[in-house]
Formats: sequence, C-alpha cells, structure tokens
Amino acid sequence: MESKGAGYEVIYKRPEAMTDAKTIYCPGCGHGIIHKLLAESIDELGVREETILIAPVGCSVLAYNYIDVDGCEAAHGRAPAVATGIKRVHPDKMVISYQGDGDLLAIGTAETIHAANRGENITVIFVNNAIYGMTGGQMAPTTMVGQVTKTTPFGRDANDVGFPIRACEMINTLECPVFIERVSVFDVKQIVKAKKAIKKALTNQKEGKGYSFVEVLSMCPTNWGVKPQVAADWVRDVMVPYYPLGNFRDR
Ligand SMILES: Cc1ncc(C[n+]2csc(CCOP(=O)(O)OP(=O)(O)O)c2C)c(N)n1
Ligand code: SF4
Repeated sequence: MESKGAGYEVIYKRPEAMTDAKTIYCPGCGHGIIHKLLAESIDELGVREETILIAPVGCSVLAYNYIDVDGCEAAHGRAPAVATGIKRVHPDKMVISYQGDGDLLAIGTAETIHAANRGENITVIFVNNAIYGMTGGQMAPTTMVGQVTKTTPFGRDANDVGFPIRACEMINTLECPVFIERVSVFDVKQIVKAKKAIKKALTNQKEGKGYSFVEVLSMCPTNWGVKPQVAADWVRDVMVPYYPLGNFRDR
C-alpha cells in the first residue's frame, strides 16, 4: 500500500499491467474482471516485461489493448498452437493463451487438446460464457441444454447437437497437464478464488512446471438477453451445477 497525501491511503488501484484504455465490453461482462485478475497476477509475479499474451478471436480480440504486455493475435482457435511456437522459441517468456469457448472448444478443439497433451509450458485462460459473444449469440459447444441462442431458438437440443462439453474434465484425461481448475466470477468470493487459480497457473509456468488450464465460468448478459445481475445468478444456478467448480489437478 502506498500513501497519497495526508489522511489518504491507496488500498485499491488499477493494476500496472492494465492500460488506461476503455474496454469495449458490455456492462456485466466477465471479460473485464478476468483481464483485471490476469493483470494483477502479472504485476504480483513481476513478469510484465516478459509476458506475451495471445489474444483470441471473439469479444476479447483486443485484449492486448487493455493488458499492457507484449501481444500477438492468433487466428480463430489457433492460440495454443501460436503459444507453443512462441514458448519454444522463447522459453524464458511468460506465454498466455486467452480464449473464449467458441475459440477454444469449437474451431480450436484440436489445438487445445494437443497443446495440453504435449504438456507445453504455457498458461491457458478459458472464458466459458456458454455462447458466441462477438458474433451475436450463436450456440457454442458449452451452451447449456435448453438454452436459447440465435442458432437454437427453441433451446439447445442434445439430440441434434450433443451435450455441452466439459473442458476441464476432458483435459483431465491427459497425462501431461500439471494444473487444471474451474473457477467463476459471478460474485466476489468466486472472483477471489479465480485470482488465486490464475496466479497459480502463471506461477507454474514461471517455475517451468508445464501446462496449466484455468476455465472461468463467465457472464454474457448482452447475448443472454438479461440484466447483469440475472446473468451472474444464471452462472451460479445453471452453469455451476453442470460445470462443477474446483481443482481437478495440481501437481
Ligand atoms: C475462422 C473463423 N471463423 C469464424 C469467425 C467468426 N467469429 C469471430 S468471433 C466468433 C465467436 C467467438 O466466440 P467466443 O470464442 O465464445 O468468444 P466471446 O466473443 O464469447 O468472448 C466467431 C465465430 C472468425 N473470425 N474466424
Ligand atoms: S457480447 Fe457478451 S462476451 Fe461480448 S462484451 Fe458483451 S457481454 Fe461480453
């Protein structure tokens, strides 16, 4: 904590690893919160100068405008492959792949599985908001059964399109990953836990331990067509029972 004049003490401030840019995110969106947790963790580990953030295709496509680190854009779903290349060429850098569910579990499924299976020493932050945000709310692999989206106007029907994919459980079948955890940002208690998991996933990479995966259950009030508080409650009441929170692996 630093002092700021007589009678004032700064107890909360913008992380140094965040720029002053205003984000494009809608009110109640989880991306801004998750960015802040990531930036705080980067600050606390003192790795801002050596971090390379791979931004996804999706609403957080401009993550490198908000998180003040070196960055790189990857084509839809290819972030783990790009992260692999960068990390292998620069093993001393902190390489973070930040992806939504459309990016990571639809077009990027193969890259996701194989980077995890190879045990690349990278950190993957997976933002699961159960929908394609940026393109207007189409069904994602993580859309809940019965959830109405632009492409499932009568609700997701598992007979037609299968059941939502549980990424942590799937990755937990692989040998190499060292850290797999599912967290959320629907309330302050969960945000605190999410921060801990994100920081741990970065610490693992710094210590050369290997592949870490953090899934964050997040809100997309705009495409769910609800107010922010209702969206946060929906994560807690509908998503969490299907996507249980907790640590799956910590080696
Ligand atoms: C190869 C390719 N296919 C499709 C698109 C269109 N596209 C852009 S963003 C997006 C969905 C992103 O959704 P998600 O990854 O869930 O991120 P969110 O916007 O919800 O954060 C799609 C399909 C694209 N840019 N490139
Ligand atoms: S559309 Fe959804 S994911 Fe995209 S910024 Fe808005 S709330 Fe966030």
